Amino acid sequence: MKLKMEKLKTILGKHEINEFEIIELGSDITDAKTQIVASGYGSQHHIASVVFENEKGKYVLGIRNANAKFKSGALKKFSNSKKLKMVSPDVLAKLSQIAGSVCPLTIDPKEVIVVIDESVAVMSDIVCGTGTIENAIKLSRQDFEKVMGAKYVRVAEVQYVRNENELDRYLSGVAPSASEVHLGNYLGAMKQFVDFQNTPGTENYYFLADYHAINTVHEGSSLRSNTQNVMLDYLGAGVDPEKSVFYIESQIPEIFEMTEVLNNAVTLGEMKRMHGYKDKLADPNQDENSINMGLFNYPILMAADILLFEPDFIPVGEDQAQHVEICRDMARSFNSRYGDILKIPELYVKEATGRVIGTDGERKMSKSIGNILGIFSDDNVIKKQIMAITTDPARIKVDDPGDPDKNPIFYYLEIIGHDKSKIEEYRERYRKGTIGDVEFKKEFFEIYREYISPMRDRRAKYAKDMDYVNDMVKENGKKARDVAMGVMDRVRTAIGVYRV
Ligand code: AQP
Repeated sequence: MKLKMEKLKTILGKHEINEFEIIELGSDITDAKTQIVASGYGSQHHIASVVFENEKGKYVLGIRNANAKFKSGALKKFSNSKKLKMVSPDVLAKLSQIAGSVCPLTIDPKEVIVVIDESVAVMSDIVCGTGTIENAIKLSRQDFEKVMGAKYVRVAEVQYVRNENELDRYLSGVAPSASEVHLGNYLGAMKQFVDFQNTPGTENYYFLADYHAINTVHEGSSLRSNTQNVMLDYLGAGVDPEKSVFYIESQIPEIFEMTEVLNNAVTLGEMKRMHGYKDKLADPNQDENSINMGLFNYPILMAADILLFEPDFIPVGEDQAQHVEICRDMARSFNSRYGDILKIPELYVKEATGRVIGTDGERKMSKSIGNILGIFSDDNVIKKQIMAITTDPARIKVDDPGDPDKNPIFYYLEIIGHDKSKIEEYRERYRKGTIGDVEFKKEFFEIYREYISPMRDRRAKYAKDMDYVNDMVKENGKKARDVAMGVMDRVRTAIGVYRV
């Protein structure tokens, strides 16, 4: 082993390569996958080097990114071979190599035909085997090219590769387009974030979609304060930055690069079917000339937010289902052109609360309509919102019998999980006319206040420690960006971005 490492260092020295890292892999290495995990560098930084023998007895060294798969026809073509078979461990030993940790840097180029796939051309750093089981080596791609040459050909297909034992990944976002979230946002989306975050076997990515908000928030100071407020709302709701990767969309510049790539994976016709755009057009005060491109393109930015993180599930409210569907379509369309590159996520909408009705008792609870129930606003604001809840219009006098189905408070009591028998008691009294609407609203205010109080307390605690919150978001942003960079690298390779 020592000899092999000495040989490697001598070769690097000859090429005046001084900046490299010898990575200790520990003793649990059984295959390429465990090697990737042990190295601490993601698969986007690893190459796989495979030695084949052709029908003339010549050795062919194929090199590709760890996320790619050789296409045997192309490999034969570029190595001038009719047949190729992987060599045995004995042959590898003759070349001073071992299976699973081939070191392309120490193979004498006179002994083999070297074929390097284009997927290597976009890698920033390269981690490869050292010919020993104990170590890998990391060096820059430029230094790798000093030893191996920089001739790349297309002999592999980059692929989305997921290990079977990986955790289920959940991802979703909330736009800081207002200074606080409402009960619809919480029950439709955020509560699921917290539930999944606390479910073993999952990993969770939740973010503040600040670039989505600039569609309607046009003052820098408002976007900044909204972002900080909604950040605290998230934490108040129970998203824990030590359990979930909690970050801000704008921390990940790759999202905007990906948006441009995805612009080319969707047609104008498909975009025009999006309900956000159609709803705007239906407004008599709007026409195509007044619709902002940010609104029109919203689903493309959202698809980039999603696809760069390879989630399994997207927990959202029902109003976002169409956007997730188009994101899936874009991924399929991209994959049909370039191969199996992007993971296609699944939509997750909770049936009971996917569309929380507003205080008008009819339409979706929405800040733009103003039919909301706040969570983190002052008590007097929430009281006013509750007092404005529509009630049974047929009830004129306090003791008139009422129809519970015409009073959304019954519905709110159910979706916040209030005691069923107590709801039934209220129903009885409402039907009989023994509880007036104002009295009922006052009682509901107390019940609702109790329901939201743990969230408000938690938010207040975090608000006192903004340094901690900012540090966590900073750290989480880095973690999230690492994932996005890996996928973006794969996408760049697939679309053929030329690197000099
Ligand atoms: N009423 C709702 N019921 C269930 N889920 C809802 N969501 C929003 N309203 C409801 C879900 O909340 C998450 C965050 O949404 P967003 O950041 O896109 O906020 P939004 O949809 O813009 O919220 P509003 O109040 O509906 O805003 P406007 O009035 O501007 O359209 C998403 O998962 C969303 O589905």
